[in-house]
Amino acid sequence: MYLKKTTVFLSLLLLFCLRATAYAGESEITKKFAAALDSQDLQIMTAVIKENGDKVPGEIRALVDDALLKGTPAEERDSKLYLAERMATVYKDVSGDAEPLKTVKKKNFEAKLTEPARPAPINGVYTVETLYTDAAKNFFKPDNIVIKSGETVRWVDRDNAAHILASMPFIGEGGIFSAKVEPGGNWEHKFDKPGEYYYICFIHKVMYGKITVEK
Ligand SMILES: [Cu+2]
Repeated sequence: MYLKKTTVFLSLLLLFCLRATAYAGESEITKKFAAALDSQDLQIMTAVIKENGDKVPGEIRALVDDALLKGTPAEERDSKLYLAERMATVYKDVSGDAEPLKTVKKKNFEAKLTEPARPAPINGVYTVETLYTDAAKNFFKPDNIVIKSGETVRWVDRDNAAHILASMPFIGEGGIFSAKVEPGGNWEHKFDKPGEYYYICFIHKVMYGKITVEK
């Protein structure tokens, strides 16, 4: 019995130390919020956000930038992004301002993409292929392109699976929603409205792509 209690105590102590390390560089606001999140106490989470009002968006931005610094271990990055998203969600509920939450979601999405490219269109049409490799599984190539309004993107299925292209809800412009694209098939969309278009494959939800449409 004594041994069991000691084990429980040591485990809790270890957990506390790990937690303290994970948020060592964070501000007081973020630490307080993280502690409340750990104990699933929505009341305290809300109180921390209310108390700090205008400071919160800056806190969230700093947390996201920190998470996405090159060299941050994946686990730490994910836990910081999760924390930032929860802070931004409570902030939205408290203030009605959804911008910080959109920023978190956009940056999180963009972290999964390669650098934006400006490929040359052929007759005003850009080609994005769906590919599959054992290492990377299903993905779009290129996954992040900048085009001009009035131009068209053609998605071509170059693997053995069907795909459905769909705009992400909540962030960026909507309007991408394809029929099922079968192997060897394709689907086109003409982008008339400038903006950022974030999309995924509705079937393979880990396929991420972005089209930036300039004027
Ligand atoms: Cu797919």
